[in-house]
Amino acid sequence: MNDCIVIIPTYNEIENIESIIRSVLSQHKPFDILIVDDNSPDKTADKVRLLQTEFADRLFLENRRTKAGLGTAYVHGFRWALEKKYSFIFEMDADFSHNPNDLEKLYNACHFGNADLAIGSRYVTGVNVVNWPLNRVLMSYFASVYVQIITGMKIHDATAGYVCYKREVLEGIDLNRIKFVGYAFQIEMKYRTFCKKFNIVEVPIIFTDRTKGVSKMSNSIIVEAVFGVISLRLKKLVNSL
Ligand SMILES: Nc1nc2c(ncn2[C@@H]2O[C@H](COP(=O)(O)OP(=O)(O)OP(=O)(O)O)[C@@H](O)[C@H]2O)c(=O)[nH]1
Ligand SMILES: [Mg+2]
Repeated sequence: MNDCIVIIPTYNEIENIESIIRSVLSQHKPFDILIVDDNSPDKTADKVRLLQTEFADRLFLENRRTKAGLGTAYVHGFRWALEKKYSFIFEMDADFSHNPNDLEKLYNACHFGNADLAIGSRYVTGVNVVNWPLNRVLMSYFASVYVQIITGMKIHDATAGYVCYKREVLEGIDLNRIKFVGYAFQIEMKYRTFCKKFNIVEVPIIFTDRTKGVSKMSNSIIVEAVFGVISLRLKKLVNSL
């Protein structure tokens, strides 16, 4: 067993799933993969099962019955990874927005550097986003400014979903209390990590918009993030985070 597991939640990623799996598994540093699929109607999970015959000891699949959101998929994956004793636990999208070649950079920040949580960040060195419409870049950039103002966390990319946790971080956070499912989930995880005084390091990456498959972004995800940040801050103030 390797010490690193990359959790990839999927919902209708049939066009990306095989290439993202092959790309992660062909990295120089060995990474295992856990796919958490929500019974995708396009049969993403069947493709994963087929690939498991080729990569039996490195590719794992957790199948959930219905679409229940990114946040709960990750919490499911975190519990699975902690039980299996992985030391470094990654979050990554299936759509190639996160370049698998950057996995090792995140690993290095945690293993050789002093990071407990390494964030693949789009905004440490300017704006490293390729092919997103301007309104989406602005929304994402100012979301992080908003999070900094409300929470006091000095993180340039608070909604980033390409990260590596040391297992101690996920053991230190009460996963039963994670509330949010969309971008707010990413903010919540970082804030809980920050409140537990773990060391957070941002590693610059280039983020590229998906070229295949369909986005699962929705207005409700944005609304959840706007109010979610305020609610997290209030909970922290009254000591009930
Ligand atoms: N298991 C599971 N995976 C999900 C769910 N929603 C999104 N995902 C996966 O989470 C990752 C990120 O979702 P995306 O649709 O790429 O969201 P995004 O990056 O904000 O938006 P786009 O890049 O515009 O598509 C992808 O791998 C999706 O397949 C869900 O409800 N359940
Ligand atoms: Mg995406």
